[in-house]
Amino acid sequence: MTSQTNVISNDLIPNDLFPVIDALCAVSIDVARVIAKGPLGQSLAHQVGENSDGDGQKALDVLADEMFAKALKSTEVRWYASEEQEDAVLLNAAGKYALAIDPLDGSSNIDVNVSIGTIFSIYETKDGAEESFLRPAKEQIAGGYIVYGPATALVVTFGNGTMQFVLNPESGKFELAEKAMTIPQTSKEFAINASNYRHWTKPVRAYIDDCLAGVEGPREVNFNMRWVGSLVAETHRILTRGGIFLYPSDGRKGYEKGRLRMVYECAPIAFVIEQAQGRATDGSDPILNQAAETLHGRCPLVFGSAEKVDRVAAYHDLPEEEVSALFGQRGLFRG
Ligand code: AFP
Repeated sequence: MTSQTNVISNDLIPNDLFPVIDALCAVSIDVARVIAKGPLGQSLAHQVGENSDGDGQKALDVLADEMFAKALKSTEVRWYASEEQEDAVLLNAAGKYALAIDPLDGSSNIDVNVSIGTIFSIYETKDGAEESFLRPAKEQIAGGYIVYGPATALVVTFGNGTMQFVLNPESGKFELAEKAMTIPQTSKEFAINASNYRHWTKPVRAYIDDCLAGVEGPREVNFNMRWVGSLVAETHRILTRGGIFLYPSDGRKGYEKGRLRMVYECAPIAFVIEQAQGRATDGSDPILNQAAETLHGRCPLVFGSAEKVDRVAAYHDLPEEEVSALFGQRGLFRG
């Protein structure tokens, strides 16, 4: 499959980065086309192996990884770090950028026709691969995702606001839909995998208990819950209509730092969210101030409307007797 280039207008993309963003968009059009065939096309959801984290790899995970790596070879990307590969790969020794990518996020949703995505993060490169990626997330020069949903859309930031471009099926190009996305502050939705309730820490349980208590609880508001199981889809919903997402650390083996990877997921999503006037933390501290310790290292992630994310941090600061109390006795957040 040869991707057509010049599929996004260069007006709002920094000149130097344009070929990289254009290549990502071009491949995403091909990926979207493959996904759109669903069960009529090749079988994409069958497991073909395991990545270095022990996560099952689906055929589409591997295919998307190969497609992005191939297209980015002819750009200024020096280091290509993919969630699907153990080590970063040298693409263009003379290139100026280091690009991290989760080629296909939400792969458990491939065969059920639910939105999935690609997440990417770009840094100015350093000599070595590790030093290029294991650095504070605030050093990203671009971060974003492509969502393959009812519409295919690119959401991207270069540190100057968060923009949305939507693939127009008629023109075959990504067209600007929103120049400055802003997360609404008033949503009453939260997103968390509630089946893990028994494994959570006390502050997370207390926060969710208080949401579930609705108008009778200290928040005095009825909340609604959503959980898609695709980080990109949750991010897109929250950017569009507000709310909060939590993938906290929990007591299961291997979940001491949550599930999501700092380099491929937390850092770029945090960049996009903060540039849309939201907040992204590990529960307490900003993600953008943190650096991954290893290429595939995980980090708890809480993001969304700023006031809600700050509230989660406040629960982590509560004294033990408050956080353990039944919601009826937890007076701090009433009102
Ligand atoms: P997959 O790509 O393996 O489906 O994982 C998706 C994901 O990394 C992220 O997109 C979701 O937010 C999260 O995992 C869902 O995790 P649960 O399995 O706990 O629902």
